[in-house]
Amino acid sequence: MLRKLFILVLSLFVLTTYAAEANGIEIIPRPAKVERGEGYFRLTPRTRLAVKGDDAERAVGAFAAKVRHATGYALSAGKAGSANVVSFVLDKSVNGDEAYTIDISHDRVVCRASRPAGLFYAAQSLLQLLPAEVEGSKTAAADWKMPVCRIEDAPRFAYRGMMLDPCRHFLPAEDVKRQIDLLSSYKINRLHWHLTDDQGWRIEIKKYPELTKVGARRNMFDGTFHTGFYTQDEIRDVVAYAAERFVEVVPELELPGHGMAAIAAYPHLSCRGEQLTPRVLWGVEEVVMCPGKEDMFDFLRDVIDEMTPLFPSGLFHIGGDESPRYEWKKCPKCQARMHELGYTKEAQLQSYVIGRVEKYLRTKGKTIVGWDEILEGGDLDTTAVVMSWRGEKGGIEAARQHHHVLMTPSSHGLYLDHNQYDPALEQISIGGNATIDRIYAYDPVPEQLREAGLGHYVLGVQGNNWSEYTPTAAALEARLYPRALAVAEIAWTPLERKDFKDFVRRAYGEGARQLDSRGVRQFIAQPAQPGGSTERVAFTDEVEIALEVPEGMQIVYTVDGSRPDAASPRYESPIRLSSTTVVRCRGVLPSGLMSPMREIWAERQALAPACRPDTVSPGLLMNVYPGNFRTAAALGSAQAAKTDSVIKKIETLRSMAGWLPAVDGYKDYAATAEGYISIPEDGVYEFRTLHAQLFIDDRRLIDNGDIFVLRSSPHNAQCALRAGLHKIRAVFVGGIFDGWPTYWNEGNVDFRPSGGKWQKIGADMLFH
Ligand code: TNX
Repeated sequence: MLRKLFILVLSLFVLTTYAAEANGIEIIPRPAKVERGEGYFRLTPRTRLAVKGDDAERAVGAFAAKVRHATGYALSAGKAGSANVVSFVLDKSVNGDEAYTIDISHDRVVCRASRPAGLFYAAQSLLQLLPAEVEGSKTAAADWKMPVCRIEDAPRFAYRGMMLDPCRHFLPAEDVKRQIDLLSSYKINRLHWHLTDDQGWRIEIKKYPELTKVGARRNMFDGTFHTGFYTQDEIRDVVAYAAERFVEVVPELELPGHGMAAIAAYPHLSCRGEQLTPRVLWGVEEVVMCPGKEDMFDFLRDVIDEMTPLFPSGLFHIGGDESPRYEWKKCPKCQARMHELGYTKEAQLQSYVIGRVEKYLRTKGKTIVGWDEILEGGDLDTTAVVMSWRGEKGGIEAARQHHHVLMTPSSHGLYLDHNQYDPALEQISIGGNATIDRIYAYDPVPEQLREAGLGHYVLGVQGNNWSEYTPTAAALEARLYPRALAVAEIAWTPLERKDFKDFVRRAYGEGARQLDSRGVRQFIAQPAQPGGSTERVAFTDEVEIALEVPEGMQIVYTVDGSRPDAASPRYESPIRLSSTTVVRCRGVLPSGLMSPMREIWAERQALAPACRPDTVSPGLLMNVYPGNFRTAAALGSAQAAKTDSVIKKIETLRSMAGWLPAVDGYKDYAATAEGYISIPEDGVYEFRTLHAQLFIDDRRLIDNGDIFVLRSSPHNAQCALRAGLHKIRAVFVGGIFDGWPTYWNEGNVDFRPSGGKWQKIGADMLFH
């Protein structure tokens, strides 16, 4: 009886002092185990710091510097475990290389780990428990408290990665370091550094100076060249900087495909040895390295000889993806090699290259990592690590063959070059869907592997930041944050502790505030319209404008022309309008941070009357203007070379010239199409296009002139039209815009009746 009473009292005590995890603990990634006590530990000018154990200093030095700077307190040395001391103790009894514990009571803080990495992670968690001002650049007068709690934490995966691609757009070493610093705060511990590709070679190789002289220089076709590379000294500096933050840098040398920049510098590396330039377009290049030539292998060996001493990591990424085999089919040297080896398929040459490089890297103590194509052709050494990017298939197959696997499937949101929310309302992306909830929902251990007892082959997970559409460090940051936090959490947090609602609370609360303190330009979604955003809304009597934002956010708006702020009305239900109005709105995070303002122009219109030309014939009239105009405005009074040819479809505008991709000296042109569009019935119609301009009834409805790379447009627009013929005019401007040729656009104009489905303007609707 007494015993029972004792247990009851004890458990009541435990329940009240350690209430379930609650407010005040907003750590990202969510720790494995958290118990919240009551009250807080407060840092004061008398608080001391104790760091015990060899190498512990290195793990928490940056923490101490940040706290000293933000609080202005001296944090002089104290005795580990004593009152009013924040202690970091290396303690072999904590299990796991990266594990740590934190005990915060009213009068002291004790962090323990068996290794420096664990102390580093304890320090990151402490920083996130302090007010966000701790991350600021100024000394602040915040209430420097941390909630009383006990945390026991360890990662789910050993490999928690992020890939950066400085090839398509160069990212200076300083910016790489900034990202390493930020990512390491969320316990990301691998930087996969994609250093070579078709569009740029970014690492100095002393034996081959042309690699960076020729191979790091891409023609932008606007009179400039995109350049940049890292010297070996810079690489060493970045690798050391990363190591201080317990981030291991895994370099990637792409082969045998994605090697055009190297081939431009040393043409003999390809089958035909033709003198080419680094690739000026995105996409997959057909010219690849030639496995029929011994000197190609000599080249790879020399490059590896210079690269391996720079990167202490045991992993070395050799690419292996997207290597077309057309050239190998036609190449006598490749065919001779196949004959000599008894191969019947070119795919075997792919594994031959991977195999030779793998063996050489093994002599340097390196294990290879490759994109999942390295499984093709068979014969892959079982030590090779497979990075599954084309969905999960490659990873599943690899684990079945007993390869270690890194999951980074583009199909499940791990491609951070994909869209974050509404493509019309964010920086241009490559397409695809990588919303934060989608990333968060991803479990890196596929069910098939778990069921087959092969889950342990999955070493971890990685987010990939391909940079075709990420031209600057600022653009990269807006792609990475907050989504990198979701990647960090699926990589670190035990599956059973994942909880999206709670993640959003943390990421959009303290998480957002901390990023903001560090000057991070994080993406905050602007309100979108369900079913696709429309910039110019038209209506005849009344209209309702519905808005939405991602889960966990709110909307503020105004209809009086003022700029929305925290005090503006919150959006609750569709905004009803009966006169011409500009709706201005912003997305709001619980932290109070807001998205940039968005404007929706809602115009009350009378149905525009139809035209009544005497006679019409099918098709539109096209004029073609040779030249590199870059904008519709520049077309001005240019002379058309080809006038009034009849085209059936608007798409024809962008497929006129004998235009050759990927070669200097091609010919650009612009073109216009005009005539009439036949509107089926009275109503409000919306139009969308990636052409430079669209006019309806001589009114400029869409002008994409403010968008440099025309891959998506925020300018969808409506107008009210009577049934019958209306004038239409579309302006196409051809050119390569930072790797994207507008000739690759579908070239159509789509329309939909208000609230209806998008359709192409068909040939049966066009006349002149
Ligand atoms: C495919 S992922 C690629 C990259 C591109 C990326 C764009 C992979 C191994 N290859 O070369 O940059 O798509 O999303």
